Amino acid sequence: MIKIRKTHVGVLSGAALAVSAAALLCLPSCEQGSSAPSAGASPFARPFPMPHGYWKKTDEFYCFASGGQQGGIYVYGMPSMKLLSEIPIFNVDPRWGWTTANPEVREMMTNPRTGEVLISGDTHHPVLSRKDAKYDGKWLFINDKRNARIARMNLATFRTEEILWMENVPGGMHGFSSGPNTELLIGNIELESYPAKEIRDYLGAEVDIDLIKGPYVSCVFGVKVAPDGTMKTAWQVWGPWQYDLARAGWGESDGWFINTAYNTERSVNTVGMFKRPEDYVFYWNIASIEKAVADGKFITTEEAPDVPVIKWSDIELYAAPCPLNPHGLDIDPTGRYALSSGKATTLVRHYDFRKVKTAIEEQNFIGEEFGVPIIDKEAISGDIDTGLGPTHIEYDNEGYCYIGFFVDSDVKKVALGDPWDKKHGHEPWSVVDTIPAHYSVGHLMVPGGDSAEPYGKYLVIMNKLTKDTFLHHGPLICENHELYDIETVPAPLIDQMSLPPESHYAQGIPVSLVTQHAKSVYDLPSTLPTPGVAYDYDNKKATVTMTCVRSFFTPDMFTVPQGWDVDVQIQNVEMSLDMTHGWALTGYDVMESIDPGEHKTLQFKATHEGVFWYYCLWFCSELHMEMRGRMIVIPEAEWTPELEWSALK
Ligand code: RUQ
Ligand code: CUA
Ligand code: CA
Repeated sequence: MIKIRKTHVGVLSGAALAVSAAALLCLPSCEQGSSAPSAGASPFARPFPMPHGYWKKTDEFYCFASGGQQGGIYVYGMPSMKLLSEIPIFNVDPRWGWTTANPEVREMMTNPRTGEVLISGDTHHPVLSRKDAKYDGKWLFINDKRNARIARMNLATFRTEEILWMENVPGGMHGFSSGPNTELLIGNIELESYPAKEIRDYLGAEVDIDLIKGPYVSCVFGVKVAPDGTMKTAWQVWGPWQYDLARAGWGESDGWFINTAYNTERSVNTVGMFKRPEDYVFYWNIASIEKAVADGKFITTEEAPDVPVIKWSDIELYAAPCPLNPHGLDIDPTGRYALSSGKATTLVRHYDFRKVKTAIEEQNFIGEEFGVPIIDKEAISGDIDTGLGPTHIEYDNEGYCYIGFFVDSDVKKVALGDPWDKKHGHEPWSVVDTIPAHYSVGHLMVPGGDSAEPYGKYLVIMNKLTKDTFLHHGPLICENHELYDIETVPAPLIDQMSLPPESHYAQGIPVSLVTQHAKSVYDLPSTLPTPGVAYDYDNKKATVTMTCVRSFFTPDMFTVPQGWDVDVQIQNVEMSLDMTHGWALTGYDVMESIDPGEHKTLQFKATHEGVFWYYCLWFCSELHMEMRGRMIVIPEAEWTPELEWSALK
């Protein structure tokens, strides 16, 4: 029998929340003690000492959570909720070997429009690569909202290989998703822009752009992904609106792209964005976009001569009414249902793609705006009215969806419609569990929950506020990811995890799908570099070829004339797991890690004279402290070739 848990509703009063938090923390849901023989009643009981490989064996999923303003990704294991890695992507982080002294990183972080190197970003939506709408464990893509960039991380190394800077827009990329086979990534720009003149002229007077007063315009984009992962913008469709969240369809909605728009008012201020009682969900036919490109119905800009810019009115595009200022837009495992929520309401609307197709065929429209037909909502959708401030939606493999509520601070588990009702046996679109959260739910995640094959079992609630959950640590406090067991009703809370600010979406993938490709050491080159220093007097550049191994840098000394460029080519020749070395240079802003087997280039200018030690950062052996060397910078006027490294060594 399903028991519906009574939940706290509505008001976010601190006292009420504290009471419910305390009640939850006392739930007898953690059974870690059960396998420890004489653990007694200790709340800390665990099978200590942990058997070798304990966490490795107990974790079933990797969770890749966006780092938000951290600029990269957090990786943790589930259900242990143990943080494994912070992967720097759009940010610099010497702990994880990602600094702009490395020219490969610097190049990815260089704005192709201005030449400026940016070292921060705002990551929102991780997108695992997929085949037939199921995760394949090859890559993880993620968008930077602020600067409208997409990064591709290789899951073999957990490192970024490529960053694409979206053309023609200054920033504001929000919705971002993958087609069923990751040959095409699709997303949209949330923050409207005042684009280049070519685009303004092409869109025409009808969209009424004004530099100072607005309104502005925005676009959806497609990015082709080559078999080796390389990304290239394939098209942009520009039109009068902005768009928030987005999904490329699969299964029944294959070939379509669906997104939400909360500012259909085309306003430039908060109140103005709230004027209409309903906004839109848009349905984009991808084939019609590709046809427009094939038919040459596009322009290009001086900035991006390879990127077709298409007009919204030259493709097949439909709108459907959506409750006031929609946010989340998520598709069920069959691809048939798309659910969207009106943030500022109590309503979640479920759209049936079969009915959408019929409505389009029968031209069941209630009007148009900017020439875009508006589908009659009565024919295609229904509403779930279950709580205040719905945000995002995620799915399991049993025919349920999980809807997060920011204001109610909970998640409703809702039974889906046909054909899922034959599986779960509930009234379609009824609430079967209410799961309390601490506090104010943004995204939520079921492993595989945005694919054709959810793995189910766990739900991670990604709370936007933490309030009094953890120890006080100053006015800026950490975030809270809560792990629930969704095979049980009511769903018990298993764990709460603190995480630095601020994760948005996350994806969970079975461990084996990642470990099948994962590298533990890099492949060494067939011939190892010969350590030494080359002096290029024409270009004033010293190239240092260096190896590192416990507990030596070779060479452990080099000289360089002051003011020269220094290029350190460093090869870690270790082949053992966990034998990362560091290269930190005193007096200079250079600090890097070099993983086992890895080769790195570090570049800087020898600006000041003197003796500067470089030392290893990882306590790698008993002679770790001794693992160091000297860079001696000599004023150019005093320099003679006798001071070259080869003469002194
Ligand atoms: S959306 S705020 Cu994923 Cu809720 Cu970015
Ligand atoms: Cu290498 Cu310490
Ligand atoms: Ca609105």
